[in-house]
Amino acid sequence: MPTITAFKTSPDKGAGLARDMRVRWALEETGQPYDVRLVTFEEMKQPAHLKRQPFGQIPTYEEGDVTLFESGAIVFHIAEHHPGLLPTAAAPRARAISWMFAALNTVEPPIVERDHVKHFEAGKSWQAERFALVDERIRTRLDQLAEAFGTADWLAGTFSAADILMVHAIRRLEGSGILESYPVFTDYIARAADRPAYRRAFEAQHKVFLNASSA
Ligand code: GTB
Repeated sequence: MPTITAFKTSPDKGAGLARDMRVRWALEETGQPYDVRLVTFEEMKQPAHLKRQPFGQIPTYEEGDVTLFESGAIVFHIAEHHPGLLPTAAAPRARAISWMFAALNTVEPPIVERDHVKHFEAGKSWQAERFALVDERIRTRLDQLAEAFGTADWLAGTFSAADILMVHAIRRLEGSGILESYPVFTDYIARAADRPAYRRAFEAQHKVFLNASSA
């Protein structure tokens, strides 16, 4: 059974925004039981965790002699080893993998940048200008994504690992006012959040927050 790592105390207060959520969701979609090692911010910077994750972050994935880091690599590993997360035919599979990379490399970076502006540039004289620039970049990406998405339910035709990564990436915009102006994406997230596997993953990470706050 794999063991993954997650925040002992997640800054998102159990909202499912930390990246262990992607890994939990992929494991739930493929029916894989898993253990969770909860780590504090301090533990994440200690040698034992740095051996698993050189940058001192979560999530990680350990199973037998396999130790993985980077949520995209972990989700891809799960999708490669268990049916249900990638098409089996070569061409649609390769296309779905392109969408996985697009979520991580093209759509997610300005969204993460926005969080940095919000948290690390708070109070700076340039914050409002930076928000405007980054928000514009995000809207450009969302416009392009909406165009490519069209009226489809899922990125690669049927539900795939690409949707896990894309939905999770754009969920980080919730409450920003940006996402809310794209019904195509709020509907996409609602469709994803309605999946039993998503709900199980969400509840599992939320329980960590509930347990920590009642301790
Ligand atoms: N590229 C890596 C991956 O995809 O695995 C990035 C991993 C990463 O950013 N991990 C974060 C982390 O460990 C947690 S998920 N941070 C601690 C550190 O760097 O010291 C990112 C995250 C954190 C918090 C929220 N939130 O509060 O809403 C959302 C997302």
